Amino acid sequence: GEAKQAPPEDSHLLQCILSGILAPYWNNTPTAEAVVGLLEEQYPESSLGLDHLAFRTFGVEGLGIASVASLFQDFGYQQRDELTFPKKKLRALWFSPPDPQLPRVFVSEVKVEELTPAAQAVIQSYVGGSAAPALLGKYGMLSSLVGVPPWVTPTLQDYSLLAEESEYAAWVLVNGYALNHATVAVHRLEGHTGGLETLNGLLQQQEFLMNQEGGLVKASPDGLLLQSSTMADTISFCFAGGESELVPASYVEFAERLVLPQFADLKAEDVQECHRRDGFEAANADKIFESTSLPAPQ
Ligand code: OOG
Ligand code: NI
Repeated sequence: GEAKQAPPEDSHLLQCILSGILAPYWNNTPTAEAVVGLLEEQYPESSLGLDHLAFRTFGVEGLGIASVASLFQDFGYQQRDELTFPKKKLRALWFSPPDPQLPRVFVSEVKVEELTPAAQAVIQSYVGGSAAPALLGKYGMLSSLVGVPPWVTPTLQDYSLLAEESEYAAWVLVNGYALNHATVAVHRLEGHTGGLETLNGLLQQQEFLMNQEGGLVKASPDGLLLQSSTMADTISFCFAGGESELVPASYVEFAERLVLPQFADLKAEDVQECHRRDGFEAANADKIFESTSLPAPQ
């Protein structure tokens, strides 16, 4: 279809919505707050550039990726590549922003129809209420602004059943449309040298718990997209029956996009986001997903 181009006056509203989605994330994710504090202290001259925002969804008719994407597409975000994760029963799409300074958006969904009938029934019992999923699909994202899940508080039994089969599905059940992670654009940190590796060193020195799945740095085969992430914060979640259990919530990611070979001769001050490696890498993402895996019980 015709590319939607949001008029410039809409960019203010988009900024407000992005801030609104980030507000509960900064408030409820101590690690994210601590990372921002550290970066402000280390790079006082730099503003925080976000590479992307990521959301998770239940891939149910009327919900799923589309229920997150439609809001962003209305503001001029463009659909880009699909990534698939057959083993995890996940797929994802990413969207490029109308302005290169704004974060990309990465949205994934669990292929609910590939889960067991028992897990499907649990998911349906939360998303399949009276007017849902049509209303959830259309307005579910509003819950990410409020910072609460869009369905009734789950039972521990339902959560545990999903967690057995898909850690991802269990995460969505308790976190809903809450921002899964925000990603710091390491290449936009003014005053920082040494790239992602040096930043990781700083984070580890400060004792941030990092995702070590497949190694600390996840690198694309072309070597131009480097990613790392913290392990998710755990929150004490009060289930419908009154029991409280620790569940994974959100985490922070770091991405460094290196300059494409055809722009290697540009002066550092002339390099813009469009000269850098774009997109995502399924093999990297597969490991980043593990940031919400709970550590094995002691
Ligand atoms: C998304 C994991 C993938 C990336 O940047 O490749 C990802 C998730 O944990 O929901 O964030
Ligand atoms: Ni990410």
